[in-house]
Amino acid sequence: MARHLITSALPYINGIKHLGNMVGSMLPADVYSRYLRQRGHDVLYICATDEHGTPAELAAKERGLAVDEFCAQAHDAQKAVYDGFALAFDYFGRSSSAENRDITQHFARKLNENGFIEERAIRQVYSPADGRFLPDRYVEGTCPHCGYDKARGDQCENCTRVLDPTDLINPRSAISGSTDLEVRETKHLFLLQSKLQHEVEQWVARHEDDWPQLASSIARKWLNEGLHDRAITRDLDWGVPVPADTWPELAAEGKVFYVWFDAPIEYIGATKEWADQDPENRDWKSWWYDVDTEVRYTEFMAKDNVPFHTVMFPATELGVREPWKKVDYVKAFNWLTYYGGKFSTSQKRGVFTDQALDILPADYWRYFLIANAPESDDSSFTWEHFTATVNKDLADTLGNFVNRVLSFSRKRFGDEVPAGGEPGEAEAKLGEEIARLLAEYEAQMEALQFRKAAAALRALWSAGNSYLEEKAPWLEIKTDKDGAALTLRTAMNLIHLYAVVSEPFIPATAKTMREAFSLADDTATWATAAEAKSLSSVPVGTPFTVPPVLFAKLTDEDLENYKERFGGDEG
Ligand code: B3M
Ligand code: ZN
Repeated sequence: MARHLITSALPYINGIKHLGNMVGSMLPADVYSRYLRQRGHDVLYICATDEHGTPAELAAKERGLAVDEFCAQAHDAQKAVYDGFALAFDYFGRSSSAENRDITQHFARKLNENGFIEERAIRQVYSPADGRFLPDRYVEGTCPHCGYDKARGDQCENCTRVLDPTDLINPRSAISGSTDLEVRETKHLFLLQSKLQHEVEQWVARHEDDWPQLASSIARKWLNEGLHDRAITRDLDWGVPVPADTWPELAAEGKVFYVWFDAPIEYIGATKEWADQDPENRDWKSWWYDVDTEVRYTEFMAKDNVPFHTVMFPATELGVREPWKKVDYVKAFNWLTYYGGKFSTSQKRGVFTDQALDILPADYWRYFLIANAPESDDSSFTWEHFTATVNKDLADTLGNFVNRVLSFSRKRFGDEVPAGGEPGEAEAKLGEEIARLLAEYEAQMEALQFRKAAAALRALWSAGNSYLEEKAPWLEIKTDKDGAALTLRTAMNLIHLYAVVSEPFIPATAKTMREAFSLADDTATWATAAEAKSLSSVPVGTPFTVPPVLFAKLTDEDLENYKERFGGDEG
């Protein structure tokens, strides 16, 4: 048994996330956490909403709400969707918490003491009409690279180039629309990442061989381009304030830390939020401070977040000169596309997580998304693929097996697991196969290869179908009643095994399958190879019920409806 700290990239507060966000961070983190818990490990899965920065202020303004009020509501709205997806966080916090403020300020003070923060005067866009500086997205204008006329001060959505607000042509205020803008000098804190380059390089070199290639190649690329000193403060009302004890002047001007400075620290902050709910029994520092190899820390994120997690946040942690836990394994994902195009929150293209749950229960999505996770490459969501996968894997291979076995057995032998004869050659062969596939499934989960793990799980389900087709109890019963009973009893044991090992993927269905059997003491959290081979954990005489259809088959009409509602390939 080991201790596993798991985090997934913090979903930004400004809106409900789409399926692409889900599959690239929270969902695989949940599947992995559930798996490890089931295998008896001590797991802490932490996530939170990322609440600071200009997009939060702008989204609040759009809705006519104070930003703290907006964030509180938006946090609850996101949390409700994640509950709907059955994401079993140990804690889902908020980066605007007092805990995160304290730890962020502590990090900044330490970085300063260690000579990694410097105050510098820079030139920034100021709007007299708004009476404030306009950082990042507060300025809009024409992109100097591609001419797109709605480029934001931090980035052009059209050509994806990173911008500085002063780069924009014909700039205007995103708040008032005012074009009467000037450039004024103001002071900000800079994190001297250039001084940490060498240390970060050494740290990455020690870890990158263990990381998936996607993560290590991005880290390398950033290191090769060289770490630049970065402004880590902003002129905003909303954020972690610069501590007045260390920078009285900047604090008096109301400067706050840049969102990407405090967001990763919230992994620690949220762990403290978790502990503060039950201080007697929870020790946040035992997960983060001076734990080196005692805790294994795995992070989940999409590829655009990789530089922040493999280079920038480690630089911050190193510069603090205290033994904060650093990431051991970075699980990075490519993009899930919508018919080959971008899912886009701002352009409302694709399927959002709340809409997905309106259509079908979480398990349909969980299975489909993980089975098609964009691991080695981008992968494309299409309704055709989704409905075909649901019908084949979930409805036919798993759902139909469960229903067929249980209803046929009840019809012929009543509502207890029938006795029948002794297991023979077919059962021995099946047991071998199941044990082999279970080992494969475990190995892929341990390696965080989610698509391959899903394939192994699917193969476990298929093995049951092959066995059932081969034994054909509906024919067998005509000539060999004991033989048919043995077949059904064996298949029922498979159902129970499926319930146990499918739980990380499809927790609600797994529960239904498990509860079909009234076992006196069903504490199984996993199956050993020997148990998989013998398929006898559900004893003869165990009462069972036939659950309702586990997965509805999706029709051509459903498919047409989805495409009409969400847009199909023309997207
Ligand atoms: N909130 C993800 C994003 O909005 C960002 C992740 C923070 S992880 C510390 O792209
Ligand atoms: Zn552009």
